[in-house]
Amino acid sequence: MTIKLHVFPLSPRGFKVLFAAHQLGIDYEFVPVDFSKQAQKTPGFTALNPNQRMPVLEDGDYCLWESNAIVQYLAALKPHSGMMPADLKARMTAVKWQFWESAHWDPAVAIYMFENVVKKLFGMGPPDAAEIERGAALIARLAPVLDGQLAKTRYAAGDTLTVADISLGATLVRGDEAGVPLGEYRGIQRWRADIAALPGWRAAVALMKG
Ligand SMILES: N[C@@H](CCC(=O)N[C@@H](CS)C(=O)NCC(=O)O)C(=O)O
Repeated sequence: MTIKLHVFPLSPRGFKVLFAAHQLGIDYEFVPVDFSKQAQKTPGFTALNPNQRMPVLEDGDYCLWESNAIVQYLAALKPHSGMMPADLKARMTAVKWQFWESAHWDPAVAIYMFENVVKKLFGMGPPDAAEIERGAALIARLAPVLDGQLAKTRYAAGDTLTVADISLGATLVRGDEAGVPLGEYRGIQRWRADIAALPGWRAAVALMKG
């Protein structure tokens, strides 16, 4: 049975699972979640995810929400990809960065996404300067942590590509448009260019653009 991915493709969290599926070479059925029609609030979608948020994965009668769990699930289907390393310490290092992404990095980037992209997309008024200031303070604290790691290793969890890079990289798919202030972080810039050259990234970007 083909895996279904329920995604609003313009969202970095939706893009994340598409990027994972393409990079891993997993066949899937793309099920668009149309936010403009509030598709995430329908009873059918709520039955899949009571949070009324995408992305959601369905694999037969198994249903999974939370984008990083979905990325791990997809990577586990392709153990030879090494994206979820077999070695415990290497695997937990990748998982650590995914938790960090979920708890700290994503909420900081999301401020810029909401203020500079989502508001424009849905006609919600101008960006809130206080929110941008809050985002800048968070990025100033967080970016040196990721940048410091990327000064030492090619990818976030070491010298091979892992689920950590999928999760962290996806947050920045609209980073320039959102105005996330990362210009001074050379490690992040170098890594971001590497990630954006991956075939899975390119395929998912093509889908995002429709
Ligand atoms: N932690 C969740 C966050 C998912 C999430 O917040 N999705 C947003 C879009 S980026 C959503 O579906 N929002 C719909 C709504 O708020 O109505 C994940 O990573 O999957």
